[in-house]
Amino acid sequence: MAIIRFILGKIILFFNWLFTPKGMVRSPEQQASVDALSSSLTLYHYEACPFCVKVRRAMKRLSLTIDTRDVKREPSAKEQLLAGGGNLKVPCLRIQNDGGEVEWMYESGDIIAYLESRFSAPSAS
Ligand SMILES: N[C@@H](CCC(=O)N[C@@H](CS)C(=O)NCC(=O)O)C(=O)O
Repeated sequence: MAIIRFILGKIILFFNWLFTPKGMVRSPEQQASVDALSSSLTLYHYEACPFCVKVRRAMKRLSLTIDTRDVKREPSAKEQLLAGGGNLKVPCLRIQNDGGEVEWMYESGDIIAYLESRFSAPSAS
């Protein structure tokens, strides 16, 4: 079973690489503002999880530079996810709001909808 998962993971990563989406283009000022806003986000993920690939592709399409933590490879990331989010499930987006409160968002569809609603316009807020 583990070997099948490993091979499927490699296939997913290969097709993801082959069909890498193009990132949206912003003016340097707009991109700097989006980079500043997205610095408060962290994606907890597995490299070859299809749901995580879907989220990373959305990040690429939206030209977002979001810090990522691989929960399989970094024991500290696994601890942070469990302590903060409460579930060992990926993808999970850690969102630090302006006031400093932290939200842990699970579900790839919800994460993509959140990123699109915040960043799909050229100048984000
Ligand atoms: N409906 C979820 C599915 C996420 C999911 O099933 N993730 C798997 C990895 S592909 C997971 O975290 N499983 C728990 C584990 O591996 O411990 C989504 O769309 O994000």
